[in-house]
Order: sequence, then structure tokens, then C-alpha cells
Amino acid sequence: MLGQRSILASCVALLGAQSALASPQPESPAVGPADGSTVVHASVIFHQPRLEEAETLLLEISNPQSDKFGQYLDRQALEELFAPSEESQRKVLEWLESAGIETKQARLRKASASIEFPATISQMEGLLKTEYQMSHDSRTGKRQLTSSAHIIPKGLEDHVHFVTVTAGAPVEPNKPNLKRRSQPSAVSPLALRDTHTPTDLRNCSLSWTPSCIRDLYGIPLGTEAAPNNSMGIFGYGDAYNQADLDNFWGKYVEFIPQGTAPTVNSINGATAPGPRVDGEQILDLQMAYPIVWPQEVVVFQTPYNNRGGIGNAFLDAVDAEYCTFDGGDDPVLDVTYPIFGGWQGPAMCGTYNVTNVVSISYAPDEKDLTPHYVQRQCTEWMKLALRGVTVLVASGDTGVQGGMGCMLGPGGVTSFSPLFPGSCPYVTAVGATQVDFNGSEAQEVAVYDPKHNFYSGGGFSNVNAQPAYQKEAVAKYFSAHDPKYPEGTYNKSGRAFPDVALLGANVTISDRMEIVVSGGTSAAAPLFGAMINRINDERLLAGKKPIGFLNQILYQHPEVFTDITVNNNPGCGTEGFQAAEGWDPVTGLGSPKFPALRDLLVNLP
Ligand SMILES: *[C@@H]1O[C@H](CO)[C@@H](O)[C@H](O)[C@H]1NC(C)=O
Ligand SMILES: *[C@@H]1O[C@H](CO)[C@@H](O)[C@H](O)[C@H]1NC(C)=O
Ligand SMILES: *[C@@H]1O[C@H](CO)[C@@H](O)[C@H](O)[C@H]1NC(C)=O
Ligand SMILES: *[C@@H]1O[C@H](CO)[C@@H](O)[C@H](O)[C@H]1NC(C)=O
Ligand SMILES: *[C@@H]1O[C@H](CO)[C@@H](O)[C@H](O)[C@H]1NC(C)=O
Ligand SMILES: CC(=O)N[C@H]1CO[C@H](CO)[C@@H](O)[C@@H]1O
Repeated sequence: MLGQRSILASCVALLGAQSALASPQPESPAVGPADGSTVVHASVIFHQPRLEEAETLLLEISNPQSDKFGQYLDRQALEELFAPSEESQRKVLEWLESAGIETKQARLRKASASIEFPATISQMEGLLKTEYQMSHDSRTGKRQLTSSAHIIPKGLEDHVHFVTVTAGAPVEPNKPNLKRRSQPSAVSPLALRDTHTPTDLRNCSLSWTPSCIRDLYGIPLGTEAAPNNSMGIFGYGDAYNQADLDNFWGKYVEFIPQGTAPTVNSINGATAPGPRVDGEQILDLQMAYPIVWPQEVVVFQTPYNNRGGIGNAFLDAVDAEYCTFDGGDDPVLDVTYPIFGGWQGPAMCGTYNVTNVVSISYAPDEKDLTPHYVQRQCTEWMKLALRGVTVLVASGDTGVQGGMGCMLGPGGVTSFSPLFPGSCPYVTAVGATQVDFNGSEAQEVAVYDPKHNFYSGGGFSNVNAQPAYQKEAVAKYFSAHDPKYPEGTYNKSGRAFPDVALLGANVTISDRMEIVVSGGTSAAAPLFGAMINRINDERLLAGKKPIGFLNQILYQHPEVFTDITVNNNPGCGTEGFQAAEGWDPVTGLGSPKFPALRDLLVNLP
């Protein structure tokens, strides 16, 4: 059951438990030399010399001081930006021809910067100076090609990133390879009496209802809905149920009609409503709907997987070019379809339109993913940002510690564990606060809940470099508040997070038909997403475009935030970081002053 403890934390714990289960294989697959005449499907993946250019462009498009502000890229412009150079294309075609490969059948995929072609195994062996082995896994029915390291000739190294080769269609799997998830560790919820609309925020402290939250941040009720501006919520295995939504609408949000439910974009067979696993979706919907209404909500529902990767199924489903981008999804960290007892595939690819705002309340530890996985997905978040999409991600609920604990860094130093995708610089990472009272005075502070080991996730990426838009704010923090931990405890030059923080403690929801309090950065992210969705609504009604990638604007305007300076985010046997004046790695820039944020963003061109 769900308590005030972060749901995000329990999801992450779940992931770790599952990957441990998944590793031992009962039977080892049969291996033999591959038949040279077998035709395989190969792709050459180009280096992307223009990635830096893409980042520069994003920073212009999302900078109100630039002429390019708001000039989002359409599909074709994105394709051109990510396409390999003419020279790279020509050199690769010559290389293929030199190995006797028929290039008439080769297909260039510009936005995924790859060229795909059929070839025989002998041709590929000649091309890459290697030998292939074919293995057949009787358990999953999958055939797999393996080889010793392949060689990319001198002169092509600057053009070709790597080459992938896949065997033909897999044989039907004959055994299940999906394990049932275990129940996440949980905290008993605190059952509360129904509360009424307060006039005094003190009455909210034990149970932040939608009207309390609107009062706290000064958010008026929504009145009009611009077309095509539903708010997107990322779903993962867990699903909502209608009875809880109706219970909540009836008790706290009477202006939302009974029966109101999100549109569900089902991805790879995942559906909603459906069985509750960890109560995340019900929380997300009850945080977002009361703020965005009469705007609608769209859930992008992806299936739970036991692999550790999150996000790629959604990204594939909203961008056909991502499906094969940079070598495609990771066969270890992502699910490959068909899957026994599940989606018979192929994986959805470009099936849905993405919404203007997407909120994500799930996050694995960056350290449990490969650097390539993190970079590939982070580039895709950049592509969405270039299209004008705002992505909000929960920063984690266990301070500097991450979901699966700390790492042993170089020299035996215990190092902090950042969460992804919040550690990607092209999303807005959202931390959590709570409201303390001193007499009648409400003060928002960083969430500090030792009983549930719940602290606002924050820190520094070990993979993604620190973006320009936050360098000054981060340097200012360290100039006065360097915690002076041993070298290697965290990476000062990495992307720093969170960017913002807002209420994530004692929020009221209906869960399994009980009124309980919940929380987490996973409550704060959809709440902030809902505010941005409301702001987009006004912009669209005024004939403007959605606000798009936020971070640069936010760091330019710390005045639209309530600076949060109390509490820290412990973990890994340390006190973590201290919240402080200005940006900090606990609460970012602080919590939004909604009217000021709204005025700022609505009035931008
Ligand atoms: C709010 O709290 C005050 C005391 O803090 C109390 O007098 C008042 O009755 C409460 N109002 C509601 C609506 O519960
Ligand atoms: C949340 O509610 C509990 C009682 O259920 C209370 O003890 C705690 O102080 C509250 N936390 C905050 C931050 O208001
Ligand atoms: C996506 O949006 C385009 C217009 O921008 C529309 O023509 C198309 O029908 C939409 N597709 C889906 C699946 O909603
Ligand atoms: C509470 O408010 C009083 C009066 O304004 C002040 O003296 C005191 O320091 C405050 N306490 C805390 C913990 O902020
Ligand atoms: C620190 O981060 C930078 C930028 O992402 C990276 O280049 C460097 O390798 C990282 N160092 C360590 C020790 O992780
Ligand atoms: C592109 C798109 O989704 N267009 C829709 C915008 O909203 C109007 C009104 O709801 C629809 O009719 C369009 O199809």
C-alpha cells in the first residue's frame, strides 16, 4: 500500500529486484559458425557531427533573447539536422561496394543517421574483417549473431560510429521470459477524514487537497481549453481505476464530472485502467487533473519490463526515427518483441503524436544503465525539446542516494547515485518540498522525512555534461556551500539537478477507495507539469506556440520562484547537499510562484 513515502522509490527498488532475477539463464544457447550465404539485415550507424550544433540550436530556440525563440523544428528540419554529411554517406557507400554489397537496396534513414541494407554473412565478414557465430536460444526461440570485435577501416572512423547485424525473423518463443513482479515495499497509508476547503493553510498541513494546493501556489481554476493541448503522463505497468478517480472528483474536485478519465495511448499492449501495482498513476492523475481541467490528460501507457530501461518504448511510439536511432534500443535494457504472453510485436514506432507537456514519475539509477543508453535517450529528449515539447521528470525520493543505493567510486570513495532521465539536461527535473508552519506562517522547505527515508533527489550526472544554462547558478552554489566531500563523491562537472521543486508531501488522494495521503517527487512532477500545461493553454488561446523547453528561461528568472533554503537531502552516509540561497542540488531554483511564472511565460513571444 501506498503511504506518504515516495512511490518513485518503490518503483526503482522494484526494478533492481527484477534485474537480479532476470540474469541467470537456465539453458545456455547452442552456438555454431554462421552459414556464409545467410542473408542478414545490417546497419551502419554514422557519427553525428551535428549533435553539438543541435544543442546550440536548442539553446537559441528556447532563449527568449534570441530571434530564433519559439522556432521549433518540424520533422523535416530535424531530419536534416541529424542526417549524416554527404561525405560520410559517399564514403560508406563506397566501402559497402568494395565488399561486394549491393547498395541499390541500401536505405538511408536521415534522422536516425543510419544506412540499412541486406547482405550475406560472408559479405559482412569481408566488410568488417571478422567471423560470425550463430547461436540459437531454445528457451526464447531467438537466433543471435555474435562476432569478435569488428574493424572499421582507417579513414572511415570519423564517419562510422558502429555497425549492427541482425539475423532474420526469430522463431516463435516457446517459454515465458516475463516474470511477475513482486509487491513493492510499502508504507501503510494514513487514512484521513475527508477535509473541507480551507481558508487557512494550517488546515492543509496533514492533507493537501487540490484546493489547498491551488491556495498555496495561487493557481486559479481553469476556464477554457485550447484544442490539442492535453497533458501527457508517462505510464509504466501500473494503472489507474475509475472508481478512485470518481471518488476523488466527488469529494475534492466537484467541477470535474463523474466518469472523467484520461485518453489512453496504449503502447506495446499496455492498457489502462487496470490493476494497481504501486499507485503511481492514480497519484499522477489526481495531481494533474484538478489543475489542468477543463484541459484533458493523455496517458502514454507502456508495459512494465524487468530489464531496467525506462522511456524507450514511449519515445519509439512518438518518434519513428528514434526506433533505429544510434543502433536502436538496447537488447539487454529494453524489451525485444514479440514477447511470450505479451505484445506480439513489432514494437510501436511513431504511432502517436506526443503532447506539448509530458510528465514522468519513474526513474532508474543512471549507474544501472550504460553510458550509451543514457546518451542515446538524452539526445532523444533533446529532439523533443527541439520540437517544442516540455518534459518534466521526478528527481528521485532518496536524496543523493538514488533508488538502488550508493556506488563505490575510485579509491574506495562512496559516491552518490544520480537518477535518469532527470540527469539529462534537456528535461526539467523536479524535486520535492514540504510546508512547515511556525505559528500561522507557512514556510516551504525541502522535504525532510527520515521516517520514510524520503528526501528530495538531487546531485550531478556522471554521464551528461553540465549545460551552459546552469553553470553560473551551480558555481555560485559551490562558492558558498561546497560540502567538501572527498574527491569522487560526485561529479561537479556533470548536469546538476533538480531544476525546480514543489510540494511532494502529504498530498491527498483516493487510492483503493480510501482517502489517504501520498507524496514523492512523483507527485511534484505532474503538479508542475499541470501548471505548465495551463500556461500553454493560455499561450495557445492567444495564438502563440507552446512554451517548449523551459530550463534556460527558468535559470534566467529566479524571481518567479520561492527560494527554498531549509533542509538537506542526505544519503550514502552523508548529509547530502544543503538547500541554500539561490539554486541548490536539493530544491533547484525553488518552488513556482504561479502567478509570476504564468505572467512571465504567457507574455513571452
Ligand atoms: C482551520 O483551522 C483553524 C485553526 O487553525 C480552525 O479554527 C478552523 O476551524 C479551521 N477551518 C476549517 C474549515 O477546518
Ligand atoms: C504529514 O502528516 C503527518 C500526519 O499524518 C504529520 O505528522 C506530518 O508532520 C506532516 N508532514 C508535513 C511535512 O506536514
Ligand atoms: C497527429 O497530428 C497530425 C496533425 O498534426 C494529425 O494529422 C494526425 O491525425 C495525428 N495522429 C494521431 C495518431 O493522432
Ligand atoms: C518562528 O517565528 C518566530 C517569530 O516570528 C521567530 O522568532 C522564530 O525564530 C521562528 N522559528 C523558526 C523555527 O523559524
Ligand atoms: C564527470 O562528468 C564529465 C561530464 O559529463 C565526464 O566527462 C567525466 O568523465 C565525469 N567524470 C567521472 C569521474 O565520472
Ligand atoms: C492535429 C490535431 O490533433 N487536431 C485536432 C485539434 O483539436 C480539434 C478539436 O478538438 C480536432 O478537431 C483536431 O483534429
